[in-house]
Amino acid sequence: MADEAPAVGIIMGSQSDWETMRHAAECLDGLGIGYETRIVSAHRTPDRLYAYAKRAAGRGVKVIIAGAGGAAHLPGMTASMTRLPVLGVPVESKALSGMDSLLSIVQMPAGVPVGTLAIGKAGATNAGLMAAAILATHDEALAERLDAWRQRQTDGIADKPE
Ligand code: RP5
Repeated sequence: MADEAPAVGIIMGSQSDWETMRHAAECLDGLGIGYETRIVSAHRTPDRLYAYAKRAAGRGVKVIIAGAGGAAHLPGMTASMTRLPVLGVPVESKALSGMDSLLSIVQMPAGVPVGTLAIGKAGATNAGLMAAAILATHDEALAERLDAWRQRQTDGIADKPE
């Protein structure tokens, strides 16, 4: 296939979202999961959104992580055009600290799900981990890497504060 895709598509509404969404990418890097990154705006590049969402499954993408801020329609619109699991990351906005992003993403109508994560860096990181968990259900080697990642996290927590 000429346009074969990696397992995860990380899409975001603006270049300004990358500062948040790079944490999802770094998480996937650490777990050895392939991904692609695209700026796809629901409002500024609607045709790009349509093309990406419609073609993702056929290209081999397995999970989409979509981050956006403000009137954050990207995750929901993407989910409306693909059967792939879509993980939504509310990017922290200047005006409303990401509450607008969160509510825009989380309040989907029944029938079109978006798995919504926390606002900002924690949400982006957890979207990467959630994508890994989904992929690990059918990839034993990845499941072992994810278990090891969790164990390292546990081992890194001190018993007492210093
Ligand atoms: C949204 O508007 C983007 O997802 C971004 O979070 C927000 C602001 O975009 P810029 O004005 O920084 O490009 O579409």
